[in-house]
Amino acid sequence: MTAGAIWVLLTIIAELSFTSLNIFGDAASEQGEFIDDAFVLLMLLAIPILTFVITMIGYVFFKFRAKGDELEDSAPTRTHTKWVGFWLIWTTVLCLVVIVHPGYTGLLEIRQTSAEEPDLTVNVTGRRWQWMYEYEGRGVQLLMKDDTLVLPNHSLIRFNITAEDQDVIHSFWIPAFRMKIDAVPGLTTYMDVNTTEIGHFNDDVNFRVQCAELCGKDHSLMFTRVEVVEPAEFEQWITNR
Ligand SMILES: [Cu+2]
Repeated sequence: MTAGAIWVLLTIIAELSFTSLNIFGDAASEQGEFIDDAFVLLMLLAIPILTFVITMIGYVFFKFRAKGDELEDSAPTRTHTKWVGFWLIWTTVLCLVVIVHPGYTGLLEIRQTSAEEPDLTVNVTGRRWQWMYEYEGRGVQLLMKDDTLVLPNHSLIRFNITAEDQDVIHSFWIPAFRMKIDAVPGLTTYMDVNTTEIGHFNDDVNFRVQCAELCGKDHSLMFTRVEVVEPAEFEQWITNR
């Protein structure tokens, strides 16, 4: 009874603390908002489990501690069928629910633009240890490690991603968009992003491309600064390149 009350109290405190935090800032893409929603839902579901485990550890620690000189073991407990059944059923149901939502429904959400014509296509190639970009049909390439990847706001951007032959696997990740996909030699993967916020790496380090697959010595330096600007400014940038 006491343990139950502590569990409920801890859960309420933890859920309220979590919902009042904005750990990663706001996402800068529509897909990022879906992913943040999924993350928040999974956290809200996970918190009661965490507080339950903490409460039970604390409860048995105090309840069953040795008192005085009584040091012998109590009678062994083999199993508790009701508890085992209860635990198996609700954890199985919870797993199945999150596979469907936000798992499968989330995948549909971030893939819903795949049949649309993008406003901009960027072909991305990874190599140890830098990213290279080609703005398809716009005559612009970014081949230097210090180049900034400039993107238009309020646009559907499709990244076609691969890695050079004879290279290793990399992973193309833009934290501000919450999107990431592997860059594999001999294979082209893609990632769609609907940009929703202007931003620059200098103000928010989430505006960067970062390799997210350990690929050797300079893996941590395999990043590109990202800047999202208004479409008119983007067109001007393209013209001036
Ligand atoms: Cu890498």
